[in-house]
Amino acid sequence: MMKIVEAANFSTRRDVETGTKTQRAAVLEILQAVKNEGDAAVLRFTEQFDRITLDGMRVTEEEFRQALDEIDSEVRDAIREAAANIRDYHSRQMRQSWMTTQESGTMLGQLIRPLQRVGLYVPGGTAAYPSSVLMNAIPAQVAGVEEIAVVTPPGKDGAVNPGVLVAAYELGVKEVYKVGGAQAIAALTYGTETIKPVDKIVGPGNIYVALAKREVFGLVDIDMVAGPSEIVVLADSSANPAYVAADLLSQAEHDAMASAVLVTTCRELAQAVQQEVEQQLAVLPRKEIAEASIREHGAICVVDSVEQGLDVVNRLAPEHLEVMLEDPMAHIGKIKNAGAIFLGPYSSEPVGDYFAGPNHVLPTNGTARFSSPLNVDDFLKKSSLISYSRQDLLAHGAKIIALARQEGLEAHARAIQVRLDNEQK
Ligand code: HSO
Ligand code: ZN
Repeated sequence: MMKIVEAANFSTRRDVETGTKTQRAAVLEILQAVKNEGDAAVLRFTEQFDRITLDGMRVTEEEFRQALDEIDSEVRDAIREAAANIRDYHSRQMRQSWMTTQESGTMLGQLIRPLQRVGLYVPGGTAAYPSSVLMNAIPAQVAGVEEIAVVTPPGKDGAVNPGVLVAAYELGVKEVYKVGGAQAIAALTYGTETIKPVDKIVGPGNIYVALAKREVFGLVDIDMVAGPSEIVVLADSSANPAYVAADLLSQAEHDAMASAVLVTTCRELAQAVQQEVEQQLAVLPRKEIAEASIREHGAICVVDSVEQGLDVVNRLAPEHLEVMLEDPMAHIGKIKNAGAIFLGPYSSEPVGDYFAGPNHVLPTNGTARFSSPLNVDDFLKKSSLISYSRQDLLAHGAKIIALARQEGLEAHARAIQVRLDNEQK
């Protein structure tokens, strides 16, 4: 049964996963080896961890064609339509370069430029999600990133999940490598004979991938290191308990560490959801995972008022928040911390996971306090533009000199002074 908890000290916050000493040491060794030996090390680690000897790392045209044959046309059409929705949504995030001209003749501005080359990690096994290919690659494409390289561990048969290949294919992403783990992160960072280095690495992965990404951060940029999935449903007596339970379980099935929480003003709803969760859980294919998540990290928090419920929500800063209140719109203004907010009975979380358009890569573990869903800005960078006028240099040069001398930087001061002397001759 989902446990009932007190609002006051309830928290879902976890320590950041730093791995064991052995895991950290293994990651450092893999990074070094790939840096020094390139492809040879990558292939060796692939043999060791994925138990497969690869002929070539790069996915061939033939392999793409096979994947296209294998996938249901219904699924392929859905991938295509989801991709269009995601592209449409993210297109609205794009920003433009700008410039202002002042009366003095000075021009200031900001240039917006895409990153040139991005690496996308896609986990293997049952966590190989085509939807995540769309969610990571489309904002990069909208930003104007020219090259996207996908890395993903090969299965025991040496093949890549066909759904992942079809999603990449639909986006025109043809550079896919059958490489996973820390060795993939190393290859993307340092480059090898086969894999060119990238400017940024995005996408979820296991503990080795997460540790490797943290380690190479600074040499390349990385996205956030995501924690287990979370959902908080804020509901009153108007909510349908079967919907609430189903949505809680939709997150719980991701991971035994996932957390699914109901915050409600209604004691009857709390009990009805408790029962519904048990019934629906019993017949789920991923029952074991979902059950572990519900037992360990699931909770129902009964609150006295919607206001108190919102306090709990803002404190938890959940990855996903569903608002199943009678008038959800009326409460938006009071929601401060949440990665994605789903309003009303028809905005079930999987609508956002797959199809509506917003990104499903979201801040977890309370980081919605300070960070945002993956978006186009994550693939853009800015350059400042300064075109200073003669008039402004003459008018403000002395101030710049004063600031430079205060910092003891005489060469800075003289770079200005030489111009003042010359112009005022
Ligand atoms: N809910 C996950 C994303 C996902 N769901 C992918 C299904 N596939 C992110 O929290
Ligand atoms: Zn999901």
